[in-house]
Amino acid sequence: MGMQIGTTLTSYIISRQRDIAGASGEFTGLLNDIAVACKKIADLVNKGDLVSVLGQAGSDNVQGEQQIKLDVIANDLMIEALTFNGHIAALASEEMDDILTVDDARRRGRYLVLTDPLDGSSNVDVNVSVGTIFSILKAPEGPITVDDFLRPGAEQVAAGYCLYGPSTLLVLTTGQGVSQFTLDRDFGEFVLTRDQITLPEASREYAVNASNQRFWEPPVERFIRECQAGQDGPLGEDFNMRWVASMVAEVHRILTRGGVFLYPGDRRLSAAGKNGKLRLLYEANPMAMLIEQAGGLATVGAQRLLEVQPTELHQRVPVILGCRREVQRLIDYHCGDSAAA
Ligand code: P6P
Repeated sequence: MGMQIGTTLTSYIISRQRDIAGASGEFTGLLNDIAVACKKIADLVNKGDLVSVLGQAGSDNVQGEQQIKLDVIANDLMIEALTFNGHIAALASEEMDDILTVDDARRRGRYLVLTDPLDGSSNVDVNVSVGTIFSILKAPEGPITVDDFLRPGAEQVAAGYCLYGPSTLLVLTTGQGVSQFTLDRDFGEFVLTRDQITLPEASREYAVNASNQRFWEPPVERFIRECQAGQDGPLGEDFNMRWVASMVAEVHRILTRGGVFLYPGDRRLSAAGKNGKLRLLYEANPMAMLIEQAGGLATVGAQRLLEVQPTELHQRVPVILGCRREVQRLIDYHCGDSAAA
C-alpha cells in the first residue's frame, strides 16, 4: 500500500481473461458485481448494531433455520448486484426456496450463480468472522430451470468466498490456481495480496465439531481418535484442533496454513434424513474447488466431492477437505482400507 494502486481484482481478471478462450468482458463484469455485493455486505457486517442489522429476522429459511436480519439483507444485496447488469441468467441461494431467473432478455447473461450469502451467520451476533460463498456455472441457452443448477462441482467455472474478518478478503479461483484480494477501504478496491496459494502436503491441525463425536461413523471416529492419541498413537504426531463454526473462516485458515476440515455425516443427521449438514451446491462445491486448486483433496468419504451428481438444489453432503495426507487417510478409512498405515 502506498503511492501505487497495485493489482486490483478487475485488472487481475482481465489479465487472466486473455488466457481463457472465448471469455468476454462478461465474466469480469460478473466478478465485479459479486465484489460490489461483498463490499456492501462487509460494510453492514462491520457496522453491526450501529445499523441494527443483527438479531433474528423472525423468519425461517428453506432449511427451517431461523434467519437473522443480515441473512435476508445479504441475500437481497446479492440479488440487487447480480440481476441488473446482464451477467447472469439465474441465481440460486441458501436463503431462497427456488431459483431466481432473469427473464428480461436485456438483462440476461451467460452465467449461473449459486451462493450462501452469509455463511456462519449465527456468528455475526457474537462478532466472529462470517463470509459469503459463491459458485459460478455456465448457463445453457433457453429458459433456466432448477435442473440447470444440478451439475457436479467439477463443472464450476469459478468459485470463491469473501471473508468478513479482521481484514475483508476475497479468495477466488477460475480454475488456474487460488488468489487472495484484500479490501482497501481507503479507495474501495480489492487488491491482490496473495497469488497461487498452495496447501502443504500434510498438516497436524483438524477442524471438527467434537460435540458430535458420539454420532460419528467409524472412519471419522477412528481418524479423530488417532489424532487425539498424538505422538504415542498410530499417527506418531501431536495434533491441534480448531473449530470456529464458520466454514469460510475454517477453509481460509486451511488455505493459509494447512489442516483438515470435517463436517461428516453422522447417525443423528441420518436419523433426521440429512446426509450431512453442509449444502452441496453453494457451500461444499465451491470450497472443494478452491481446496483442489490449492493442491488439496475434498471428499464426501469414499467419493471425490466435485464428482457428486446433485439431485436437489438444497441437498446436503458430508464434507472432508484439506491437506492431501490427512484427507487421503480418511478416504482410505472410508474405503475400508484399514491397512492404511
Ligand atoms: P455447528 C454455519 O452454520 C455452518 O453452515 C458452517 O459455516 C459451519 O462450518 C457449520 O455450519 C457449523 O456447524 O454444528 O458446529 O454449529
